Amino acid sequence: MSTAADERASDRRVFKNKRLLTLLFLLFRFGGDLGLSRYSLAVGAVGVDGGGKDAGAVYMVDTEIQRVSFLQSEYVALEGTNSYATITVVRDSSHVSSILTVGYSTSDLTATGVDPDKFAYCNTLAAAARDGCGDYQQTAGEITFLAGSSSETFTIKIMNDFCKERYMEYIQLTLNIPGGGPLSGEGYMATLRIDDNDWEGHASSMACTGGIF
Ligand SMILES: [Ca+2]
Ligand SMILES: [Ca+2]
Repeated sequence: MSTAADERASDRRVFKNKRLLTLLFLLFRFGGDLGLSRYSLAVGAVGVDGGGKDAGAVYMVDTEIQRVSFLQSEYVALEGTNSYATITVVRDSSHVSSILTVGYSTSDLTATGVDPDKFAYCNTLAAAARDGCGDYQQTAGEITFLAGSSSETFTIKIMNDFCKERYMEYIQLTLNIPGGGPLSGEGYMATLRIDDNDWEGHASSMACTGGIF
């Protein structure tokens, strides 16, 4: 019967062999080989022909991210009341001994994002003059779970204007391995819904470029 130490030693041998094979194959064929040991994944640079700066590169990826997910599938913010939305990301509370960094980003679904410079400029304008200022600030970054932590947050700034928007608007939220593209799959994707506060009861509200009257 094998002990945990035996298994670890075996894992190390398998990984060493895998790594050697991966490196050998990379001399001839890039992107076709993977090495996996516990939660470390070695990936040959995809599509590299040996002539570029990434020639022979092996990327190490921490697959602990599979224990991470958005706490909710949908978050909600009310324009005018919430100047920002707080998004909570969690990881399996029984696996929190290591530090883990996860990337996140926003993208438009039906809501329109603006870059931080434009968002800051728009906030210097009166709410009635924010036609074309979009609905939220495009946001991307990383959060780090420290050892012992199973919950982290990031925020998304919401634009308040006087534009009437008939429909709720949605932002796509995605998680990624730092440096990589958005991950698809349940838990790695969520939406932020922005509810308009100008549709009813605001005498000064108006139809704007970004609004749907
Ligand atoms: Ca408003
Ligand atoms: Ca509005």
